[in-house]
Amino acid sequence: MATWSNLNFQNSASPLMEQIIFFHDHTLIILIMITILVWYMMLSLFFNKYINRFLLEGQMIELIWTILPDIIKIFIALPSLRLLYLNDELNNLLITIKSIGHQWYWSIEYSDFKNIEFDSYMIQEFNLNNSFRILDVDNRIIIPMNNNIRMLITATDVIHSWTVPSIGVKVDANPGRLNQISFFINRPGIYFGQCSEICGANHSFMPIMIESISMKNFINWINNYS
Ligand SMILES: *[C@@H]1O[C@H](CO)[C@@H](O)[C@H](O)[C@H]1NC(C)=O
Ligand SMILES: [Cu+2]
Repeated sequence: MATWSNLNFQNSASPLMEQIIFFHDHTLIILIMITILVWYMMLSLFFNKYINRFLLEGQMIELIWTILPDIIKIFIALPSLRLLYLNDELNNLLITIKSIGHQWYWSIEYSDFKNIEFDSYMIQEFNLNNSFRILDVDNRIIIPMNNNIRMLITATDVIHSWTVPSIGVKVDANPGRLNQISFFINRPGIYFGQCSEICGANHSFMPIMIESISMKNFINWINNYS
């Protein structure tokens, strides 16, 4: 979970988020190398005695500083595209859960089973009981860990965005349109997210909360759901 001192990504809870963090680090290394090189060149221009005021062109150096950045960009573009298409993959889906954005809460439907449906409202500050402010909800999304889950995401009024950073998911919830995403949470735990599209006055108060549990407990939960 992110706290006030966390300036980086949250720890990943899914293989895809792991890949996203690897890609972020990879790109950052390249950016740092470019920044250092550019600063080195700028500073050495300032403190250099050998200046030729009549230099108009240098075709070889121009060729190098045109082609070299293009080659560097390929090393960023290829992993980026790979990740983009990996994100859209849907394999071995176990269940489908639908999440509908409303002003200002999410409603959840498990249509694979005996029509499990509920609304997921934030817990108000005065009702908090040792839980997390602006992140806790009354009804969590329960999922079995180590399985591919499909989310279908839409909205009823305005655009919302269904986001859970630790599993690397962010999907717009558009009215009249059904978006899908799949994720795989590889450990038990509770994962938080918040609506990520400004959707009105209480946009900040419609968090998303996923509880990842074992398959045995999940089946128990389904069976005992009333
Ligand atoms: C936003 O939520 C608060 C607290 O639940 C509520 O008092 C307020 O009326 C809501 N605002 C709107 C515009 O509905
Ligand atoms: Cu919102």
